[in-house]
Amino acid sequence: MDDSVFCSCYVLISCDIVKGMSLFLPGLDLPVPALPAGLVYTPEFINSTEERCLMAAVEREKWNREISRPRQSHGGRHGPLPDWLAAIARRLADSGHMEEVADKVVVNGYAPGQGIGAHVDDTASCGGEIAIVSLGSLVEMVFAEVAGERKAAQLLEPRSLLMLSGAARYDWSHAISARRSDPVAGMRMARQWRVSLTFRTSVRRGPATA
Ligand SMILES: O=C(O)CCC(=O)C(=O)O
Repeated sequence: MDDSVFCSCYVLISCDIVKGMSLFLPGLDLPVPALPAGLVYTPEFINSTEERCLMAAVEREKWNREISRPRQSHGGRHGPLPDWLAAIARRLADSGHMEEVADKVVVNGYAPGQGIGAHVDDTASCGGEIAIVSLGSLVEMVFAEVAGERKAAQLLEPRSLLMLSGAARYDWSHAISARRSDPVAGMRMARQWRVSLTFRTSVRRGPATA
């Protein structure tokens, strides 16, 4: 199937109705790739004032520019989360999106053309729930089954929240292609500067039991 047709179809489908099934669009009969179970997408998790404040707070912190895209690490072994991230971590738990309050956050910055390779988040150090809050540019995230052939994609809009748990967290990789535009409703949307805040919980290791 031509990529642009494929994309123009699935972006119109709310993930609320895509719950691990293959769907067919009325009148088009084109299969819509099912999103992994455990993926929950929430548009407008924060408002635009909060987005601006978070962007400003991010820019006041120091970027690590030693890897292919700028990155910041907060919380975990770096100490407590700064207030501006702790407030969002608390909201994720209070709103029922996360069972525990996240204690560490990675901030990724993406200029147009930058992405992140396919990966499953580290299972030894991170808990079962991953929360990604998007600021700035819209971007497409792609998912691939680790032990299978299935692929899926989800547009991440500014101010949205993406939750990954269960199969979406452990059995599928996620990635953002390093390119300058994304398919949106049959067109290409040019990327701008994007920042993501990825909230995770540390895996606590108790004393070994006999
Ligand atoms: O930028 C994103 O939306 C994804 C970030 C991510 O996958 C990561 O930090 O491991």
